[in-house]
Amino acid sequence: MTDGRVYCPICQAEVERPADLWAAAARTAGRLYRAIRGLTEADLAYRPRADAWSIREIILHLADTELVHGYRLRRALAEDSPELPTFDPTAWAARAAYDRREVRPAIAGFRALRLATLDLLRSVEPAAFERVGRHPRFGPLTVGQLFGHLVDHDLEHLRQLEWTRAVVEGKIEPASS
Ligand code: NI
Repeated sequence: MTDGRVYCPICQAEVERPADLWAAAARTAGRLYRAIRGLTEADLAYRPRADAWSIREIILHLADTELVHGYRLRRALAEDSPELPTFDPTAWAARAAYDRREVRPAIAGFRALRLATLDLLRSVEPAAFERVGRHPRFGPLTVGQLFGHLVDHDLEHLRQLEWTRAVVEGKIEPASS
């Protein structure tokens, strides 16, 4: 198996996707714990630019998005062509206390939900990956596409976390993204 570029209908872009989605999806929680190791509260709260999220905000976004992704997958798996829920990540970040909540419970919640979702996906028949939900903006999406996007979304924000941590540690300038 090799990694490859695929079109993600939710990212609406070509993305570099690991060949082993299961392994990638299972690694994310550990990578989040490593991303905050040794950081102070001030480091977690630091925004590299006025328009950029802090490490705390990125982790809260991933934790809350896992609820949405898990719910969409369950809707598409269990119901016939359901309408998939949408959400506004910017509004959630602004109004759901992303600048104040604790990162460790957020990662613990992400980890538990992710484990349960992966167990669900491993337990259904392979044909279930072709089941479809309808997203109001992105149109019909299969369970397989929703699973692929789960990993694309992790990797996008893990890169953002790495970049933000490098700025916090003074290794790069905030203008260099
Ligand atoms: Ni996101």
